[in-house]
Parts: sequence; C-alpha cells; structure tokens
Amino acid sequence: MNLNEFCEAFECAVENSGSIVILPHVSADGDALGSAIAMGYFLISKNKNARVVLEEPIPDKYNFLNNDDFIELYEPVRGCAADMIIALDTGDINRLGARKTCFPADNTWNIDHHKTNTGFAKNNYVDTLASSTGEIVFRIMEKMDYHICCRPAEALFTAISTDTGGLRYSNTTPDSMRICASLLETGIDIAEISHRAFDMMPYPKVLLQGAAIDNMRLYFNGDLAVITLKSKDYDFLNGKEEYFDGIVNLTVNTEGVRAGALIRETSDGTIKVNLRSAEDGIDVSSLAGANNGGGHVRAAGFTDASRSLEQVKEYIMGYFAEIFGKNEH
Ligand SMILES: [Mn+2]
Repeated sequence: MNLNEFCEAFECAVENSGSIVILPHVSADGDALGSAIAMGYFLISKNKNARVVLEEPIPDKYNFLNNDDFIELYEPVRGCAADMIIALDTGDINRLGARKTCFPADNTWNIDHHKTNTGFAKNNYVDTLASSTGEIVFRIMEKMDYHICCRPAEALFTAISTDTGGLRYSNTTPDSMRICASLLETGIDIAEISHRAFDMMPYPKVLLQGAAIDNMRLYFNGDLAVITLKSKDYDFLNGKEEYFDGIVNLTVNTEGVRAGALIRETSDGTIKVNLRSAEDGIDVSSLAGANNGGGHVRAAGFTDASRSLEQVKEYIMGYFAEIFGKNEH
C-alpha cells in the first residue's frame, strides 16, 4: 500500500470512529512517544475522543511532552477498547506488552519503520526507509492537510531527532532533514528539546556514569571494553532501570575500542548484558542470540539467570578472545 492509498483508508477510518486509542511500544522511546503524542493532537483536532495509552509512565527525560490529559497509563481494569486502535513504532504485537489484549482483529492500524515488522494489524503501513515513525506520521499529517505547529511539532521533532541521534546516524536522510527543517520553521525551540532529549541527566544518572567509568576495564590491547556493575554499585538509582539507557555506549565511545560489554547484576540476582560493536565485522547479535537474547549486529543484549557476574564476564572474555585472537585476563 502506498502512502496515498494508506492515507485515504486511514482518513476514512478516522472519520467513522468516535473513540481512538494510540499505542506506542513498551519501554517507549522518543520516537514511540513523540509519534503517539503528535497523533493524539492530530486526532483531537478532528474532534475525536483520542487517548495515548502507555504501558509504563513517561520516562522523566520526556516529561516535557506530557502536556495534555489525553496521555494515560494502561490500567487492565479499564482496558483500552476503542472504535479504532493505532500501534506506532511497534514491530510486533508482543511489543505492546499487556496492552496487546486491546488489539482486536478489526479496525487496527500499524504505522512503523522497523524492518522486522510482522504486519500484525488489519491495516499496516511500514516504511523501512523512514528514519523514524515520526517521519511517517509527519507525512500522513501533511497528506491530510493538518497544520502542524507547537506541541505536535515538538513531539515530531523529538521523535525524529531521537531515532537519528540528533540527525547524525546513518538512517538520517535528506528527507529527515527537510522534515525537521519544516518543523523548525513552526518556531519550536530545538535547543531546549535537544538539551532535554540528549544532554540533560538527572543526578543519579550522572552518578551512574561515574560508577560505569570507574568499573570499565580495557582488554586485548584496548580492543574490548568491559563494564561490570554489582547491584550495590548503583543502589542510588532506587530501581530506575531507565537510567541504564545508553550507558553501554561508554565502551565503544572510547577511542580504539572495537567491542564493548556492560555486565550488571540486577536486584533479583540475574545478570543483564548489553553488547556493542564498533564495526560491522564484529557481530554481537550472534553472542546475544546464543544466549537467548537478541538485537542487531552492533547492538545486542541478553539476560542470564544461571551464572554469576564473574562467570558471565569470564564467558564473554572467552568469546572475544577468539575474535581478537589473543589470550589475556
Ligand atoms: Mn522508531
């Protein structure tokens, strides 16, 4: 289905629906939240009873997007039934978490850019060349003659800029930049949005970075960086797991490092491993896959409930010893 056909069908479905629920994926990131919130403003402008229903509370760093009462937390008792349901930035139905029970067969819509999208809705629009779902949502709104400004413009800029690392990652296209340029023309404060989305950190996260750097060691002449953290090393987080977002990048952001691992003990004793590779020739998803985890060539992870932190570290060192062809502990 091309964009024109999709928009025609989508417009018709919106017109014929009174209540519409918008679902971003679990552990919603900037793209999922920004796209969903922008879509909420759009549908409300069409006088629809629209709600964005989230699996978890909005992470602190994106709280600036939470300006309206149409954004709510999922409550199983209340459910999220509606005339029309739209999943955004969600590759497969399990990424809806508990809310997948509100995803019936009829009048469901799936707008996404993940290559792995399973087409789980009745109506699917998946553009794998788009940098972000925000970019697709922008195009849909443009086609439907919505005047994008203010809050929806901020939400879409957040979506596109976070999925492209501030228009720096290889998924950034001339189109992503053109769309961001037109969002900028609406008068949004991109310095403020970027500061909140990329630079600003709550103090516990600053402390976490410090702990991670303190516990990072280099091996194999600097080819591999490993951060190990016991749960007592980060008890100041008070369980805010979202602060771990991006911490593993400290490994491959170190000059010369070709692969990195963050190995940490969680409060229930299981070990969580985040892996990064700085080159396509080192595929960390195969290491993750061999341990019932998953991910991409350069970013992957797994959880281990049977081994200790030291054992997992030993195992990972053994794996990379083969890749880097040296023996060192
Ligand atoms: Mn996305």
